[in-house]
Amino acid sequence: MRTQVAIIGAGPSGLLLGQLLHRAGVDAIIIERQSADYVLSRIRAGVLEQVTTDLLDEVGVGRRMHQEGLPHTGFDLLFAGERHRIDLHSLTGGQQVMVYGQTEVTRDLMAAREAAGLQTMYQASDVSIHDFDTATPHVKFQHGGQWHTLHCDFIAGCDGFHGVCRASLPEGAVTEYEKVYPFGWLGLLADTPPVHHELIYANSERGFALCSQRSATRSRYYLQVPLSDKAENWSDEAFWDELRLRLDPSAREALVTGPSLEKSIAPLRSFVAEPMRFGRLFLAGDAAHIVPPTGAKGLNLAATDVKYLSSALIEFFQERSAAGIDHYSQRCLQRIWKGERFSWWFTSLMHQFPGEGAIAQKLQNAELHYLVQSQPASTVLAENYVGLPL
Ligand code: RFL
Ligand code: PHB
Repeated sequence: MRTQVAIIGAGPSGLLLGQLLHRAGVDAIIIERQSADYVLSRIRAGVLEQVTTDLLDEVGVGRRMHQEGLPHTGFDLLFAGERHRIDLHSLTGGQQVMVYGQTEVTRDLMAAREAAGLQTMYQASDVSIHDFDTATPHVKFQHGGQWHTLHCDFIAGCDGFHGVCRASLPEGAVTEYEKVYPFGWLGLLADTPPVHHELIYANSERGFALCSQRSATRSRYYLQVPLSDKAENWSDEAFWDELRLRLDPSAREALVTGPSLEKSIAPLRSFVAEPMRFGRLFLAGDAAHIVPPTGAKGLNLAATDVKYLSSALIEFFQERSAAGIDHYSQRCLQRIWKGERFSWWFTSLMHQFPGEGAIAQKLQNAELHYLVQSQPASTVLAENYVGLPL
């Protein structure tokens, strides 16, 4: 088998890259470890920046997102028992975000790929990458009970944090920067109307809570929990009771509860691997960097990585210029570190950190008051939340 770009991983990074390349006539095959249904069963991101929605439009998969997605022009910050609205629209000169689940983005990208007759090898096992420090890389894997070798010009490592691509780099090839937070997020999805028409980010003495949504009838909630907690030990009742305690009286009143469709705990991490290119291997999305989900940046950073990567590869194939691929890593990292900084800052501001004592809450409240009272401070929050320009 031969292709121009072997893409490892059919998450949002791999699928979007495949679409961007296809539209420029560059051939790619995607190799994915899981089944398509499994990929679609992972409940993850919910908030898309304008640059991400523009990219989905650019590759022709934005129709359902515009029909069913929920444009949000603000969100609420809840602290010291009161809610304060951050008006994204007025603070950023008319920008907004789109609430549309990662599952749906993935579904739309998968459908477009299938409609274009493009090849994705799902349920590939024992994937390994070779000779990416030469001009003739290849990928080996098992599929349908047979071994395959895929020869290619480039390999795109879009295989997430636990993937094979970053792990295949020789020792010392990348520097890894990492911070693991001492808590996780317990998420719950339910077919209940959202508690509020916009998102609520809550700083409570009992821990952070987030009220998000997928549609007018489907809610997504998160609670900060100790890392030692297990999702199966949280009954739905216990979840709703704890959420109520972290909300303000009017939200508590409005909260509609119901049986959970999904409940899981995600750890929180800040992570960057530098550089993101090694010879003819490029890392993109969660394979290269992780942010804690508080700032809703993970999927958005993944989307901009693959935009830069597709431009670089298209330039290589169409103009025989290596300028784009040479600058890929540096170009991405400038943007990534800003996303890392924002996500770390917003996480630090909104969560309870074990062992920090009562002064930490006082300092957080002072900063939150300042944030909502000062227009320049609110503007800094708003412009990072809607996403910095490409
Ligand atoms: P993914 O989605 O992990 O996809 C990687 C794919 O690679 C496959 N794979 C392999 N395939 C072949 N061979 C191997 N050896 C392989 N190893 C792995 C995997 O099966 C998988 O299909 O990475 P990608 O594409 O880079 O996308 C990144 C995003 O998924 C991630 O950044 C976001 O979900 C983060 N995130 C959020 N991002 C946002 O922008 N806005 C949000 O509101 C938001 N909320 C969240 C989030 C992540 C969360 N969790 C669970 C970590 C909320 C949560 C709770
Ligand atoms: C979500 O809806 O899953 C979501 C929304 C906002 C975040 C993180 C996750 O900051």
